[in-house]
Amino acid sequence: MSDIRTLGEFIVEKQTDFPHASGELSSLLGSIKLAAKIVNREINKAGLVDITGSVGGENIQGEDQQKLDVYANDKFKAALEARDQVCGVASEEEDEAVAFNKELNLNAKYVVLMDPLDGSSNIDVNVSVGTIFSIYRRVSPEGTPPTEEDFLQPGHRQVAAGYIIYGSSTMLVYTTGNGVHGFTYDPSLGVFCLSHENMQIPEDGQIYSINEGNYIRFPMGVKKYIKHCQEDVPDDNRPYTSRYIGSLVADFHRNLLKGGIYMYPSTATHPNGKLRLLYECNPMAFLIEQAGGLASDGKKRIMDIKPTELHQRVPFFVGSTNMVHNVETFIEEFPEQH
Ligand code: P6P
Repeated sequence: MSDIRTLGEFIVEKQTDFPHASGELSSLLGSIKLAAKIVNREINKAGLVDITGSVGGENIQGEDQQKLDVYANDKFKAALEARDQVCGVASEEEDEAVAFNKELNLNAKYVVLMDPLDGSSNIDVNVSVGTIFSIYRRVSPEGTPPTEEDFLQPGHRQVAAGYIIYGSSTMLVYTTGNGVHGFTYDPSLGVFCLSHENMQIPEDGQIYSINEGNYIRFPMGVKKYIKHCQEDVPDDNRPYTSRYIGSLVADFHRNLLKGGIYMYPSTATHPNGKLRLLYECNPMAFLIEQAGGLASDGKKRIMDIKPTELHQRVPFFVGSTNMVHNVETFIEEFPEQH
């Protein structure tokens, strides 16, 4: 037992690495940990109780809101509101940002942006799904409700980011700007145990993740990169393999461990890409840069983009440094749109 380092212990141990460590961010991460355990419990029995399927609503994506989407959103919101570190949240499941107006929240320092259950359409077919979160210090004065400006900060101002992957095992992976650390949930103990300290993505990789069903309307540079992966081989032992789960957190997590690139470029149905800048791309970009990789929109660093809208979409290329640089080179060399 002595060599088990729990998430709670690790956060406290590392909080001295965090400038102006006040313990509040540690407590905030603790509330995310609690909500993750609650959501994990429901996901693991989704097939047994009537909690899958649609609630009949639609989220900002125009996607049917799955019951677990709504459940996860409610649980993370409640956990964040219950303590005094967060003054408001923005969520894929909420059209507008939600201001917490209890007295204890008005003086809080942080805002949280989240995709409470990304890839939820995969739940009914038992494929891994995930929660993605992004944390900023507010820029509006404490003691007042949060403003839109608090949520529309560029990604390089994040103070923490992470995801929970509800897969063959449940893991929480996070960064506060001092490396990326992964914790595996032990349900028999009810704790997240440190399993992957200081995660680093290989500089190069052989896995490319993209929905090739959208190929016809990919930008020419992306088409050329895919052809490079398929054809520019010295001999018949193809160096690349295509792996696409259709769940960002699952594809990202595999590529983080093994090396690879995930791409969601502009397509016919999504001219600005499908993924959301604030609560999908920015947190994943923070994590990948902390793990030694890159995240761009095909031309510029994701975390340098100044957001203009809460749910804005961007083209997204994230993963091993050499692979992201390579696809950016093809995009620059072949700027045609299709
Ligand atoms: P497509 C899930 O809806 C999601 O946001 C990501 O998790 C996933 O990578 C992507 O969309 C899948 O989109 O168009 O390939 O089904």
